[in-house]
Amino acid sequence: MTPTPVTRRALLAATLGLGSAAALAACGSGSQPVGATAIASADAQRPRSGRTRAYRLVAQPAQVDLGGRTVDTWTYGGALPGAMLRATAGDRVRVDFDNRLPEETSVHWHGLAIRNDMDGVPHLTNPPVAPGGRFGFDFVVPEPGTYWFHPHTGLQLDRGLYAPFIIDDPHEPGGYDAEWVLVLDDWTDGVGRSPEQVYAELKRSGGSMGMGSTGMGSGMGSGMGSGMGSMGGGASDDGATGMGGDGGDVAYPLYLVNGRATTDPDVLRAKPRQRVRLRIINAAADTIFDVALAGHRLRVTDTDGHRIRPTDTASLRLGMGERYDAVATLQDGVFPFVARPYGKHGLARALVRTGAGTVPTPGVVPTELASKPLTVVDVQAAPGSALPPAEPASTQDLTLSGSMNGYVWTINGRTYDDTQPLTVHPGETTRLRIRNASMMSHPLHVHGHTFQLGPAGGIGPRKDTILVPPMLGFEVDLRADNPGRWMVHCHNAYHAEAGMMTRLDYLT
Ligand SMILES: [Cu+2]
Repeated sequence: MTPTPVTRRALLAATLGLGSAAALAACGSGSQPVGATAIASADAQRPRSGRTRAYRLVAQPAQVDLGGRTVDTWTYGGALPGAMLRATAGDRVRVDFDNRLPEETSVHWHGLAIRNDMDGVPHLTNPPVAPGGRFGFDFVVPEPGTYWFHPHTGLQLDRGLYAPFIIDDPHEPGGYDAEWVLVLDDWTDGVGRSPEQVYAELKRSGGSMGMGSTGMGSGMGSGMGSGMGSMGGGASDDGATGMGGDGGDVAYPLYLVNGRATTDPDVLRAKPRQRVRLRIINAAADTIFDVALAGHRLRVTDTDGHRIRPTDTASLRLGMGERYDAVATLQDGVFPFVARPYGKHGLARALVRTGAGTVPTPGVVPTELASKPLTVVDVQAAPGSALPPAEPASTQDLTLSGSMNGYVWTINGRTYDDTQPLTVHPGETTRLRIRNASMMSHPLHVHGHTFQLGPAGGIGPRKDTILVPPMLGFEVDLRADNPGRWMVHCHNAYHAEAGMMTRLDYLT
């Protein structure tokens, strides 16, 4: 997902600290890109706890056991997922990062609205970290919630380079007895093809590999029609066949929960009747998951670090990069927590054990997954968690599309190296008209911000990553309160690599 600094213009602009396209667009007053002063003064507004948490983070090749199968891959600290980072809202976090990989890398703090010059996007916010190189991250974490981190370089995310980042709420209202983090992933490295081989094959075949579908079907480029603005969407759920679906481009040999395949899953222990908070993170590169805890209903409480009105469901759907938190009151026995890849074959699971009982066979699919999964359109912002009401100062289009000519994915008809960034002025609210003009789902992610589904101040949930079903769209409002130049991109690692990225640039 590295922005490609191929043009001399981009390189020059980066050297000067200017956005390339923004610099070209700077033809009138009020249209200069913001600089380091604006970033620093916005950062000074962040509430601070006075505490500092210091961490060391090492990216390194390692052998990991995926549950009966040992593979060579790249990891944070030799573990899969990497060790969790944790802080409380308002803390200053220092991470001494050490790159022991044979390639350049980067670390992006997914979902955290931190200062722009710590966002970890190479060639945009930070220099890439060379092999053997180091970087000292130093930022204040503003808001509680479930976050994670991963490289923003090429396809490295589709190796083992990911870990949770939990920001605690100093006024935690949860009242739960235990907390489990559940990280979902699709896995090929060291088992099947490497991510780079997968990408080369997608490029060569124009996307027709894996499940036999690129998802770039007949509707492409034909506009949104009545789907635009619909909030009642949700992908049609015919994914059971795995053929011709909109779920993804790549069939993976393994799907994982907490780095383990179904053959030897992670076991989570608690006592019957305890209330457990689940923090679910989809860290996959190309796989949407539907999840459920067998024998239980889930009370969904947060998404992407923001509270929602507690909503009960049997199952829920997470696009890549999305997080949902849910509370379950546990029964007595052994229960699989199952993540089923949408539109693909296979399963991932962990086991919840609160007492005696037989372990269900690895392939068992909980009946909870037969119901329609909860998605973003089924939840509302909790009181107090909406954006401030505001009339948008601008409306900007974000059209997600692809080309069957090769394997090319675009935003507003352009790949990243040719992009025309979205622009905002500090303090204003902008409305993004997101439309998916392709036959595949795309999880759209905005760095450094959350947006609200529907109008600012309304009832829609706040998100930093939204799964946009095929041929549908969402209108979201974004408040420009974190100056800088930010990535906006599809969180399918292969789509991003194939160009499906743009920027949000602040102008003065
Ligand atoms: Cu995509």
